[in-house]
Amino acid sequence: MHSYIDVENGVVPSVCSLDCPDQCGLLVHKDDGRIVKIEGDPDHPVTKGSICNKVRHMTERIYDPKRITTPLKRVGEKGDGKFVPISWQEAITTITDQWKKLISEEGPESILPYSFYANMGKLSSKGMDRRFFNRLGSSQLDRTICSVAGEVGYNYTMGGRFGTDPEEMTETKLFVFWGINAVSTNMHQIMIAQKAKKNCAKIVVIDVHKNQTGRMADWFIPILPGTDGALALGIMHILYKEKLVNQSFLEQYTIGYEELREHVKHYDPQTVSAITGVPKEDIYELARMYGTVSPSMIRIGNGLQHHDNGGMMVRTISCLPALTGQWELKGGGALKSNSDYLTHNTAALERPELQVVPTRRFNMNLLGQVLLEEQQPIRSLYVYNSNPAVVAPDANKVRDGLAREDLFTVVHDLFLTDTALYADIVLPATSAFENTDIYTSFWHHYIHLQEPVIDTYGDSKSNPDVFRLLARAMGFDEQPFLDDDAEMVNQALSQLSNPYLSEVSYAALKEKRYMKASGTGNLLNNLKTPSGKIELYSEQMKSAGFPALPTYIPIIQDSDHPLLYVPAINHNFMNTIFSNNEKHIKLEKAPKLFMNRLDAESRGIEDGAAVRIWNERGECEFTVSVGEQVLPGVVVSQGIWGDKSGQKRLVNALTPDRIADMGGGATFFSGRVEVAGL
Ligand SMILES: Nc1nc2c(c(=O)[nH]1)N[C@H]1C(S)=C(S)[C@@H](COP(=O)(O)OP(=O)(O)OC[C@H]3O[C@@H](n4cnc5c(=O)[nH]c(N)nc54)[C@H](O)[C@@H]3O)O[C@H]1N2
Ligand SMILES: Nc1nc2c(c(=O)[nH]1)N[C@H]1C(S)=C(S)[C@@H](COP(=O)(O)OP(=O)(O)OC[C@H]3O[C@@H](n4cnc5c(=O)[nH]c(N)nc54)[C@H](O)[C@@H]3O)O[C@H]1N2
Ligand code: SF4
Ligand SMILES: [Mo]
Repeated sequence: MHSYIDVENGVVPSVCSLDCPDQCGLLVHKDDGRIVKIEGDPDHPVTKGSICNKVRHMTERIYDPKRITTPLKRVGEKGDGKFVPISWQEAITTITDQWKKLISEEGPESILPYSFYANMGKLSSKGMDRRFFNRLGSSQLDRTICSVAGEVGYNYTMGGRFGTDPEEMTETKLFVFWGINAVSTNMHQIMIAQKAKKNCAKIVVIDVHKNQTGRMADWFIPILPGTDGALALGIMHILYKEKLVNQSFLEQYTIGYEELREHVKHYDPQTVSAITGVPKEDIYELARMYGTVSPSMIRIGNGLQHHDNGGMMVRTISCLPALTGQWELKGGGALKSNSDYLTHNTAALERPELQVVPTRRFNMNLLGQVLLEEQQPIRSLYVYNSNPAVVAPDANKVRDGLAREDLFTVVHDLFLTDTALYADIVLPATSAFENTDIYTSFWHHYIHLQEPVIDTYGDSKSNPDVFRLLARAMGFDEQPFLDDDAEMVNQALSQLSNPYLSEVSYAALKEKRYMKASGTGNLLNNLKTPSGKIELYSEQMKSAGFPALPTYIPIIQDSDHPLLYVPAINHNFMNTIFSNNEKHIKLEKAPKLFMNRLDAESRGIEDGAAVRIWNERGECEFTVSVGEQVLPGVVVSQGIWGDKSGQKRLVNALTPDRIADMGGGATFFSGRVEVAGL
């Protein structure tokens, strides 16, 4: 049987494993068995051969001399970074001995897994790991850090993670990028929009920061953080008033359009302007543009849902396409996520029945609080696919928790991350290029197969392989722990309840590398809402304690600090991935804090000055960029920086660990701060 690993010199296919909507098809160039270059696969139907700068420099990460090659045992204080190499056998025995002791003394719920989707592969992120922790009976983690609030909100309106197919957006005439920095985070969406511009399409960007995406827009609309729900309601007000709604669409495919018409009377442009900071004339112009240009497509970003009211904001915005009947048009509608077109057989992969009794669950956004809880404490944390010391909110609390002497922490990663510095045992992870896995995009409609293209690096192991070792050492001898990767891929793709993947199988993927979900064009007749219609009025929301109609609810004012702080992600890192690679750091340079001229002048701060930014949770230091890129009262930085460098850049030291309105989501962007010159 052929193996791409055996190709010493040549080009082999692959797919990007990162937590990015584009999920690019890749071509990996090998020389003497090593990867020497990574480029886009020109045959890929959506990504068409272009990839981002980050992954073009991926080779430097794969072969970075800082990559860990053996298991490590901590010999210094937690956080100091003093480790010695040990064998896999010693590592696995140390972990499982400790867990067996904890289970007998304090019960399995004293152990908590912590992971996210740094490697988006199904086997790497929700396969053998889930089987293992289900069987162990450990506490369970709710994986809420990214997109859950908006998903719940969107689903109230639309019944599932279904949106416009990017391949149809060549027809789109109006793109509204709403709370998404797509130039950095969804580059092929920008490429599609730019192509559509040749057919006279317009690009509107609504954001709190005139960043790289705002700068390429035909029209950039700055808005105050957390107020977008009000803007959407103001647009609805004008659409109804000026009879720009599509009455026949509303009658056929929605419920609640009459109640909504009455309800939005409260959101007149004057009121909405005072809430959002968007001038009244601009609200009129935007509503009229949205009401008359078709097909239009709203690309709903993550920026919205990292607020106290993130679920409701997305719920509200997702009502707009129905008002103008966009869902009937090719290239019309909205796209928050297309994940549900590509759902695999999750039960076959995760095996929930291995969990004999239900266990307690913890919201990952409360990690600091969870680790500091003294009643029935967490006594062991197992981290993989994530770097919580940097990415989790209220980072100083998280670090106080990680520093606990009586917490036994294991970190499985490719690098000695800030989190790994607190570990008792560190395990070396393979890169995705060393594994077998399947990948589904949450933006386009394709599923991809990844087969290993290089040998494992040093003594590193994949996530599933580590859980197989842990299972064996724990004495778990059931079949699910003996399944190999190929069997798991087959299970993930068998007995599917998802009709869109009916043609997909492991064998077919092996032949084709990637396949498109089929039969996806009939959304309006397959809506999974309780009524089977687009729910402008939602009885389900009412039962959950929310207003049944989309409603503006302000974010929480958590202190008297005068500035709202939005610590977004940056162009050259992928969350914290690449933040430890020299090439990418050089490209990104130093983080800046963007501040409005009025706020800077009132504080005596000049452009380029070093500033301190603080609140009751922590502090950071940045160089300030003064101008008109943000509205008065708002400051923005880019990049989830850590502080391993000794510089005060840990942005999450400032972020609140409040929980958003829906789904237990994070509220990274709803915190307040003060800034002063250093
Ligand atoms: N280069 C790069 N690409 C990435 C990532 C990365 O770190 N780097 N991370 C990946 C991940 S995990 C995710 S989830 C996505 C996230 O990518 P996006 O969906 O782009 O989300 P964010 O970058 O969180 O925020 C997007 C924008 O929302 C704005 N914003 C914040 N609050 C508000 C608000 O209240 N209203 C409005 N209108 N705008 C607001 C921010 O200024 C920012 O420009 O990107 C993925 N892709
Ligand atoms: N301030 C602020 N904070 C944020 C955000 C923000 O916008 N602003 N965004 C939030 C969002 S949307 C997200 S999704 C999270 C992301 O948070 P995380 O998912 O934790 O972030 P990453 O930095 O992508 O990945 C963490 C680690 O996983 C490791 N890794 C990669 N592949 C593998 C593998 O196959 N196996 C193992 N064991 N490890 C692997 C990487 O080396 C990396 O160190 O951050 C959140 N935090
Ligand atoms: S990070 Fe995104 S844009 Fe870059 S190669 Fe991967 S999928 Fe493509
Ligand atoms: Mo994310």
